[in-house]
Amino acid sequence: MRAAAALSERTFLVIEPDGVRRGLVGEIIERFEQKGFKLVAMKLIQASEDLLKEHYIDLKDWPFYDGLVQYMHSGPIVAMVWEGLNVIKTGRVMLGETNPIDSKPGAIRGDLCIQVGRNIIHGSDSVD
Ligand code: DAT
Ligand code: MG
Repeated sequence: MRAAAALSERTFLVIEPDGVRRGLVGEIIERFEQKGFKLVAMKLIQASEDLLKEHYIDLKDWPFYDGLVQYMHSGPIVAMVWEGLNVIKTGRVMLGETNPIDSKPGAIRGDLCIQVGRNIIHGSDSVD
């Protein structure tokens, strides 16, 4: 039961405006494809401020909340659903730490960015 659930586990990933602007969409998708995960949905969208405020509601008391919403609203983003065994946890490892300064080379944030407020990709951290 648990194994079956994990096999079909899905995660929500978003390539942020900086990742799109910097031309890193292909690089990021390639890493997940090469790892063995399956892309099951993908859409290039311009997210509304209301949608972003709701998406980041857990962070509303942090001083960077308004800036985060503005940044995510500043250009198109690539919203994706990826599927596979333990994709939530493994995906977070592939992303690296929230702050690129703590991300080791090899991770997406470790290899491709330097600033926490421009960390190019967002990923779910749980089934919820
Ligand atoms: P993660 O993106 O690793 O899940 P999070 O959910 O805690 O991390 O934060 C969401 C985003 O908020 C993160 O990708 C960038 C921004 N953020 C987090 N901490 C920040 C900080 N100290 N300064 C500026 N932006 C921050
Ligand atoms: Mg998060």
